[in-house]
Amino acid sequence: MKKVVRAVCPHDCPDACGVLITVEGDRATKIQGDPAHPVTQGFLCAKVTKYLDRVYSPDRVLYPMRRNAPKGKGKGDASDFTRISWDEALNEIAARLKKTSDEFGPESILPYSYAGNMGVLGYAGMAFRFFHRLGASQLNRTICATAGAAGNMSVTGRNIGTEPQQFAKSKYIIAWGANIHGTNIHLWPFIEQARQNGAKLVVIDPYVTRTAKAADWYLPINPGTDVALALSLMHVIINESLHDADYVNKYTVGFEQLKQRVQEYPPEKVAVWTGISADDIRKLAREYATSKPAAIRVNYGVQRAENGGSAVRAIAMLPCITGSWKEVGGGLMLSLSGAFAMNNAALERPDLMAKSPLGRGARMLNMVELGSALNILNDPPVKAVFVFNSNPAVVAPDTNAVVRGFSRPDLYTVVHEQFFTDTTRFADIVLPATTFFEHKDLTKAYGHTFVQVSNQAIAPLGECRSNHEVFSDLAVRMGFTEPCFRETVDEMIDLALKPASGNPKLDGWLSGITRERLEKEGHVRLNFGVGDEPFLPYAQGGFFTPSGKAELYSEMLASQGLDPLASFVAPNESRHSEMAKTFPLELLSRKADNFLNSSFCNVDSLKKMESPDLLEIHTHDAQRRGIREGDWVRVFNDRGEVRLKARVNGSVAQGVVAARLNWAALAPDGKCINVLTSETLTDLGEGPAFYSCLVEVAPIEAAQAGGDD
Ligand SMILES: Nc1nc2c(c(=O)[nH]1)N[C@H]1C(S)=C(S)[C@@H](COP(=O)(O)OP(=O)(O)OC[C@H]3O[C@@H](n4cnc5c(=O)[nH]c(N)nc54)[C@H](O)[C@@H]3O)O[C@H]1N2
Ligand SMILES: Nc1nc2c(c(=O)[nH]1)N[C@H]1C(S)=C(S)[C@@H](COP(=O)(O)OP(=O)(O)OC[C@H]3O[C@@H](n4cnc5c(=O)[nH]c(N)nc54)[C@H](O)[C@@H]3O)O[C@H]1N2
Ligand SMILES: [Mo]
Repeated sequence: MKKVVRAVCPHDCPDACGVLITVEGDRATKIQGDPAHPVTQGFLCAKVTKYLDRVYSPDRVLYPMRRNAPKGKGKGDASDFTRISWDEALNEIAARLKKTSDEFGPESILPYSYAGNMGVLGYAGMAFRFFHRLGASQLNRTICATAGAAGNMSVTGRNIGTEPQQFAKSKYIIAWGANIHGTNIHLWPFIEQARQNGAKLVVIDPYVTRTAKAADWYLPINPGTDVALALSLMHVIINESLHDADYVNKYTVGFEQLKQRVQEYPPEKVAVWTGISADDIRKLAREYATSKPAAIRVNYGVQRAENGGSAVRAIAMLPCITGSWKEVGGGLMLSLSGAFAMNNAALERPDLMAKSPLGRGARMLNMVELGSALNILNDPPVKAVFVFNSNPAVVAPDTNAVVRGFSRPDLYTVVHEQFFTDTTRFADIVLPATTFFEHKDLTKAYGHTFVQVSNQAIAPLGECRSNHEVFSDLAVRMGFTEPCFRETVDEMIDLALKPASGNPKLDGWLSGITRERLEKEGHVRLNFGVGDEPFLPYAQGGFFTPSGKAELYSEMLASQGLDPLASFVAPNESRHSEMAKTFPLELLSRKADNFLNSSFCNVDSLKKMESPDLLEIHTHDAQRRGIREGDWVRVFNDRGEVRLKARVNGSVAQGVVAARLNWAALAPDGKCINVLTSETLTDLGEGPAFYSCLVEVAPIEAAQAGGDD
């Protein structure tokens, strides 16, 4: 029998695509985009088009497994493990967690998870309840977006903004650190529509992305200098009176202080830092302020620098001074996740911590600092790690430290995964995880405003279990008797949709959206009270800040001893810093267009579309080092070294080199690019500074290339 099941891609991407899965008998035979979805419009990215290859990959983890190879030393596949039953696995894990908690306190246990699964239940739900009840260390989930969120929210109060559909109405679009073609492809058709109506697309990025190649105007910028550029644009806009004085008066605070501050950022001075000429800065400022409507798509690239919080803060001020929030096709989009005010407290139950042996809130560890947490932390030391929804042996910075930590013989590691990854190499127990074909969930999005239900299409492969089931099962083994651990998926979806933020506006956006309705309609746009009309969140102020206005001057930041405006502080790892004398090149260890962080790296059909072992370098920098096209090179700093293949005249300007995230196990030298990055935290939001990273590059003999362990 043939049926078509409606589901939602739960991977960590703004687009949260509606998909249709064809199932024949018990097997999924086809995946396609849901043509009825108003934003994702029936097409899929290259990765998810190939999703059947991923679901039915022979490399899936299908059964609970116990390691038999030496930690970190095996082949990295199923042969390092012995199959065990779920009962054995769960009993062992429960016994070990209890023992560890008794001996060292529950804070010696660390959950490590991120957004491998962005489903509302898959991301948090039962797992968070479990670790709260256990009293385990809390994980500060900063690895992606917290710097930008802090910057954006310091101005506007919340991560909401321009809906993707409205970009079609723009006349001027700035893609600022936003690789739309690579990482947010479903925004592109709206931009194309705008361009057909005469809009101009400007791209600001140190890397010549596919989006940059397609742009009307591409501005390469030196990494980590966006805050200076944004302040300089405001210098021009304000001094030439191109701002919207009426909007500024009514809906912002701190304009006078900002006006004074931006005097320190004349285009001539900022040109030296950014590498963008003073004339171009003036032209961009004038065009942006006078083309109506003008929209900014700022993405997370700008906030992966040491000063990334301030960069997003300064950029977020732009539509507030030009008043472009008033217009359909104006405003700014960083993330729209703040529009979904689901009932997180009911889902995650932080109150359960009071019932843990600690009887209080547990300590918080920053996921960016995993290496330090595993190697240095005491009081108590981390003695057990439970990894799910993440592949920290690739994605966390300073991988050498992370791997050293995971290699500790006294550390007990459980990994719940779909595949044998770089992280499962260190697992004592591996548990098999379902893919979104095999479980049900509720989804929100960070690049559109539709709530969706993702239905289960096929039975779990092998003995795979969802995150929800695993933590529910484990709670029973731990003797947690609270009824919340036995709630079903549907019960939890219902809970999530009962908003309780206390803010009538936010709660109202969810009103009328129920599971039954989602099951019937598939996707429902948040209830902004404007029907199908565009939603203009700040057309008449209504910012979510303490003052209710856009805060160009932030009392909150001032009270934390931080700059209440925004100022440019060059990253410690950048071309002008002391460290650049030894390691002069700025490395962008970017995401691959055909992988998703470290997911999909192992799918053969996608591997063929990528070049994960490239080091892109400017001709001039290559020549100075005697590097030719195709040479294997050493890329190194005082944290680590990787070997990559040079692409001379790559997509970067002088002084910048670029490489891609990939599994260490798939790299010729067995190293991933994050051996070079540091645990340094950003100025706001305690995020990672992946893109503030200095390296040197040197040629190696062909005979040596490809890695000798
Ligand atoms: N295909 C694909 N899609 C993805 C992902 C993926 O790995 N692959 N990852 C997903 C995830 S987790 C996220 S968070 C989103 C993020 O999506 P993006 O924000 O697009 O993420 P990045 O690729 O980190 O950064 C975007 C761009 O910023 C540029 N950039 C780097 N440093 C600077 C700088 O200092 N200034 C400026 N102006 N630009 C800079 C980079 O070269 C890059 O082209 O995408 C999601 N979608
Ligand atoms: N150098 C550098 N490093 C980076 C970045 C960068 O741009 N450059 N980007 C950073 C960013 S933005 C992010 S968001 C992080 C991403 O870091 P992670 O969230 O760790 O992302 P992935 O590498 O995609 O790993 C997710 C893992 O979860 C597994 N998984 C998927 N679904 C499920 C499920 O339902 N249950 C369980 N148990 N497992 C599941 C997948 O198989 C996959 O191995 O990486 C960061 N690291
Ligand atoms: Mo991310």
